[in-house]
Amino acid sequence: MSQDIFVPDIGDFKEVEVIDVLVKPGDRVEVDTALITIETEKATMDVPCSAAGVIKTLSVKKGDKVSKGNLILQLDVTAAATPAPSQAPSAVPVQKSVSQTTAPTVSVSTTPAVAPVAMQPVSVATLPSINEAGFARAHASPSVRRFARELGVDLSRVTGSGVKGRITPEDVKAWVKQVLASGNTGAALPKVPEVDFAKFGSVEVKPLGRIQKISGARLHASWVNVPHVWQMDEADITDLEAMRKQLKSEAEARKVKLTPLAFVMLAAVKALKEYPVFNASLDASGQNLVFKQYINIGFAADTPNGLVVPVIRNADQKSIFAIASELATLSEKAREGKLGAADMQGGCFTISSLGGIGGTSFTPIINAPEVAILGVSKSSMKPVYNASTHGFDARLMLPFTLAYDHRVIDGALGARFTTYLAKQLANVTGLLSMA
Ligand code: CAO
Repeated sequence: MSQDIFVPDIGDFKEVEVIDVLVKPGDRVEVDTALITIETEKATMDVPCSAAGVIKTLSVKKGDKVSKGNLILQLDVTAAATPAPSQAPSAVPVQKSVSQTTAPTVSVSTTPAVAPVAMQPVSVATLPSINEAGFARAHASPSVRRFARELGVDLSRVTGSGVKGRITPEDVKAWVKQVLASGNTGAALPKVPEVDFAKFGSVEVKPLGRIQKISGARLHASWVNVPHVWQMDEADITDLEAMRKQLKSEAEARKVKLTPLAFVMLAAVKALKEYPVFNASLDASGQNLVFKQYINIGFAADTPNGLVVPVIRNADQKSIFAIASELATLSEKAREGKLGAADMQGGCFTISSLGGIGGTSFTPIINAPEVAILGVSKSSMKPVYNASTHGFDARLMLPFTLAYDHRVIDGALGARFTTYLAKQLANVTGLLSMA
């Protein structure tokens, strides 16, 4: 027995384009199986089947224009077929934005467990990012792909329940519900508005470089995942500077340039030994601290290609000259784009020095999963009150900022660390005696 399946009531729309045909002759379909996707100027809709059976003939193809009542296909309805529902199903719009204020049609279920979720603003950024290669390989129709893109769903993660594992709109919705219900989505992030800059004048678009893309993603991850606190302080490096000048000829003989950064690195080593929690990381569960028994210090290096962080390994076992020499070698390699992966791995704590450039302070972003970073700014002569003479002395002061992960380090400890660090920098003889 045959049954004709027609285009149902699609509202006021007439001559609507078929943008996808989801079935073919010979396919077994059930009630509600999506047959074709049509597109109006307002929405894309999947037209479901009103009966079950095996498709005998198809009367539409991609690109056709259809209206209510047009024949879609002829179905061989078996005696055992599911009876047609009392009401013909209407087309299911699938392309509405989830941020629309009207109840979004992505909330397919009316069960209480899901309904509240459907009303929340669902940000694309809250779902796992799309694996483009996997997405391209996924077995899904163009309309389902478009639907998945709208929601930010990575189709490679969705299991298809359709013919030959084809992913249906229902599968996409079910996956979104499952992810939202699991609570692994993080907070929804508001989106930055998109601006068509070309409307206001001529523009030139240049893609971000490879390093910028990698470091940008890591910085963003740290920014959104790690609760940062920034503790500012300054160190009196008048004596340190005098010592640096004193050591200049020895440094030249060793063919190294001794900048303040090498001294800061030594002071950081001392502070990390004194406060080992700054040399720790949270494990993946976030429930345990991993204390490292080694001290590898990374330093931010500005290169023509972007920001990189080479690592000086076992800095606690190196002299000031060895550190200065490694700083120079790694900086040069970084600028020439010759750093290997190993040069940038294993860091425990990072120092970002803008002292050679300028500025009075800045707030660096932690190089997670490290728990702290030190930002060093340019030293300058300042009047410092002397309690013994009740006067002011001209001292060379080095401003610095410690950013730390507040999940691991409390404010008091942060201030103790910076105070200790400043003390080490002020006592250059003690600092050098350890190296
Ligand atoms: N105060 C005053 N002068 C300083 C200083 C400080 N804190 N730090 C360095 N200087 C001086 C140096 O002594 C040197 O002067 P001379 O040439 O007269 O001796 C000059 O500034 C340049 O130093 P440098 O930058 O070449 O060397 P460095 O060891 O201080 O730094 C490196 C090396 C690789 C860290 C640096 O070149 C660099 O790339 N900095 C940028 C890091 C960055 O981009 N951070 C931001 C990341 S976002 O958090």
